[in-house]
Amino acid sequence: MTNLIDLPGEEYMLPGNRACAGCGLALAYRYILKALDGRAIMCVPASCLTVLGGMYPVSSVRMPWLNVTFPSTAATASGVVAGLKALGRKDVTVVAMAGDGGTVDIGIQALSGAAERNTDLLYICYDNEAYMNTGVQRSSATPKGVKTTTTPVGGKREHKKDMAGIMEAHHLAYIATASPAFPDDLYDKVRKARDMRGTRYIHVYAPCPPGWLFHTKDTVNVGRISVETGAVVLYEIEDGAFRLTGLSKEIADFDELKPLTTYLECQGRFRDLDAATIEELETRVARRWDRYVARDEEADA
Ligand SMILES: Cc1ncc(C[n+]2csc(CCOP(=O)(O)OP(=O)(O)O)c2C)c(N)n1
Ligand code: SF4
Ligand SMILES: [Mg+2]
Repeated sequence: MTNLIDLPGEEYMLPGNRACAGCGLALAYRYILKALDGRAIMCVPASCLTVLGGMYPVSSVRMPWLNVTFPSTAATASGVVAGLKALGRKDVTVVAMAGDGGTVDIGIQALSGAAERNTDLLYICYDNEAYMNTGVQRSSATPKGVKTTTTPVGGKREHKKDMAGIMEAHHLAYIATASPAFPDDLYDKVRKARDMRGTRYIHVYAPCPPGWLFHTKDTVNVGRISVETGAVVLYEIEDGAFRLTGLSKEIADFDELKPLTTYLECQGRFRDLDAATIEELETRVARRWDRYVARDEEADA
């Protein structure tokens, strides 16, 4: 695994951008761009990432960048792939990057189509678990029980959609989950995906202080606790072979998960959960963890 001090010093995110203080997406994006060596074309729909990028004629990112319509991210990226192929260019990675709303809800059909055709692109979903840019509306990636502006009473009623699992059903060459709280793990995964061909998918969990209701200084801490408690599990699936990575692998081999309540209590968005919902979430996380550990052990055997 790449050591943090060995990450490239080159910066593609310039000082000063429009993301909130403590933005998990901004942290993740900095490492993603380092892993791409700046040699990529970004296709980005409306989201906090658009805001972070800035408004023409100024930009806070040194990258070729297309702002695209919401449902078309993977379709537009597919067009860029075809254009580069026609030009004989093989030295640039085409990256489609969108939020959870732009991926799990609105962009899923174009993404599924590109994945079925195995189009040569890297799709990164950064998941802050709601439509944050427009004021914290629930998406199908918002966990059950979370209070948002569209689920103000009793929280969201439905469970979170498993987007990485849906992508696994497309039998891609590479699928991974990651968190900006673990930059080395994130960097290595983007690097690996960059060097593979066909459709690659990375799901990055991006803590969001104003949407999740925690202090701006706690972004990395919240990301870390999410993995320590199993709310987020770090893994990769390479040509169908599943393995846990980073802290998730360490916990599986040598430790055990911390209580999920540690995670639920460090953010205001879960504050009104009732006992039954907490128990339901705990059971769900524990069962999922057991399934992942069993898959990891199978791969080790
Ligand atoms: C067709 C269309 N519908 C709605 C909007 C308004 N809009 C802009 S950003 C956004 C939220 C996107 O949510 P997500 O993809 O999760 O990204 P985040 O804002 O959380 O970074 C919405 C609804 C839009 N720009 N275009
Ligand atoms: S609302 Fe959340 S995701 Fe959007 S810029 Fe602010 S911290 Fe980042
Ligand atoms: Mg979002």
